[in-house]
Amino acid sequence: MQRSLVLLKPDCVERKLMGQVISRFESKGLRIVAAKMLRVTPDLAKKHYAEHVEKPFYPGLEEFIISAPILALAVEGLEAITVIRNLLGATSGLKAAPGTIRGDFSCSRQMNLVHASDSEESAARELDLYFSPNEFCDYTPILTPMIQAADE
Ligand code: FUP
Repeated sequence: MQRSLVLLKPDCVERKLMGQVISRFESKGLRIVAAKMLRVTPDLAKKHYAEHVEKPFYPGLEEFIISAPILALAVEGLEAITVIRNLLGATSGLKAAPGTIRGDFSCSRQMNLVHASDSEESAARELDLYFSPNEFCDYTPILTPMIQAADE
């Protein structure tokens, strides 16, 4: 079982696509175990995008990510990190395949609607940036036996 940090970015909030995006995760069989709406500060943006801070596109990326509220989610499921990245599609909405979230709703590299952790190490670091341990709600959905086999 894995947990991933998912951010519904300012474009997703402003375009009122949060419900549709969350539906994709829920329909897939993933479960939300933490949720928080917040405004990213420049300081948090620099921590979140630490690997990109020195890149030429970073100032525009920071301006975008602080421009409106976001919804931070912790999403759990079997192989959740890869499963979620596949649901999102390629980073740029211009290249993401139809049927993926970005492929269906985004036509931009920057305004790509959703962030999701790309590895277990990133997930641990990013979840810690947005949530404290007592904000996770552990539960086993009643329908779990209809979503995955006991030995999966
Ligand atoms: P991803 O892992 O899919 O979120 O993508 P990256 O870590 O490569 O990029 C982080 C964010 O920077 C993405 F949301 C898109 C944005 N970005 C730009 O705005 N311009 C670029 O040239 C590259 C990435």
